[in-house]
This record gives sequence, structure tokens and C-alpha cells, in this order.
Amino acid sequence: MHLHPSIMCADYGNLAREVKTLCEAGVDAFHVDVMDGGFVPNFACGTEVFACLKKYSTVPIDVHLMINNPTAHVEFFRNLGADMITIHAEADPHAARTLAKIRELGATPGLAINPGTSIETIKELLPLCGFVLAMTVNPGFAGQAFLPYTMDKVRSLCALAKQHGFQLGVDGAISHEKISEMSALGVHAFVLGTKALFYKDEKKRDYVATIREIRG
Ligand code: S6P
Ligand code: MG
Repeated sequence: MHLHPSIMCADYGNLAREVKTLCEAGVDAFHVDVMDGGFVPNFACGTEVFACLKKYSTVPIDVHLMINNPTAHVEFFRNLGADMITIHAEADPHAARTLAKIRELGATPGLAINPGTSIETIKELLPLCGFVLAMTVNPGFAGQAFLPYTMDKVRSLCALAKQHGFQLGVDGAISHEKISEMSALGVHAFVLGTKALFYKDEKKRDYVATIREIRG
């Protein structure tokens, strides 16, 4: 089970300390949400977040590009230190070319799938992916409610992950209960946000204890 805390949900006033503590807690990668105000109605994570991760993190960077025309920017994010680069097929008319470009740049190519996008429309891209990220909320914001209808797609993707050899992750309102349920189905990576790690009540935030609890 790979645990990827969503850095967008961390305390930006103490980002260096947050990064160091999360590494000590044993997370597997940092999930960095990049939003352009176009593909999604929000803005998130600029270059200073990558600089902080490069300085203080000991684990890989998993970038989730919620931006239009991702092909124009994948090299930029690779140069910022991204180890995994996930694009949205909905944002790229030539997603196959972009996935190949990410691989050529030496990063893991990832494809995110919105709740409203069917597997049928992206199935040809799956053999090109090292990672597939099933969105269980509509992208753009942390703190939303889990969309139960996405579970059918998660189940289908578990079977396809075995067939094609990509790793499957889920992103959006992932709770501890959802981690147990989906890891039993074969989901490999979990983006941890407000439901599983970055609790609203900051006094309840204990990264070391929470990561230990999730791993059982
Ligand atoms: C959502 C974004 C996510 C959020 C993540 C964590 O557009 O892609 O990665 O940061 O969903 O937040 P939460 O509260 O949904 O668990
Ligand atoms: Mg994300």
C-alpha cells in the first residue's frame, strides 16, 4: 500500500516541518496538485512547493496536473523534480503523445480519470501508463464528498491494472474505511487528504500515529 499525502492540504505556514514529519511518518510519496484555474476552477501549488519538497523530502514527488495543455508543461515539472507525472486525458487531445513524452523524460507516466469519464474512452491509453489515478471526486478542491458511483470504475480498473501492469491509485475524499475496502480490491496507492490525514481540527493531526494506524 502506497500512501501519498496531498501537500495542498498541509499547513503552509510550516511547510518544511510538515514535509520532514510526514517523511519520518513513513509516507511513500508526496502528491502535488497543480491547478490552473482553467481545467479546474481553482489554483494550486506553485514552484515554491516543489522547492520545499526538493529540499526537505526523502520520497518521490507525484504530480497531478489538473491543467489544460499539459504536454506544454511536463518537461517543466520534470525539471522541478517530479518523479511521477499524471495528466488528464480530458485536458489533452494527444494524451498518448504526452504519456510517451513523460516516459522519455524519465518519469512515470500517469493518467487521471474524472468521475464522469468512462474507461471506454481512455482504454487505448492504458498500456502507455505506469500509473492510473481514479478520481473519486470531481477534481479542483479538497474536502468534497466521496462519489459512490466511482466504485464500479475502480473495480474495473483493478482488473485492468493486473492485465496491463500499471499501478492504480485513488484520489478524492479517501477515508481509512475506503483505504481498507479498496486495498482489498487491489488498489495500490491512496492520496491522503482531509478525510484520512489532514484533519480539520489541527489538534487531532498526528501524522506518525495516523500513518501507523492506516498501515494496521
Ligand atoms: C482534488 C485533488 C486532490 C485533493 C485530495 C485530497 O482535486 O486532486 O488530490 O487534494 O482529494 O483531499 P480530500 O479532502 O478530497 O481527501
Ligand atoms: Mg490530486
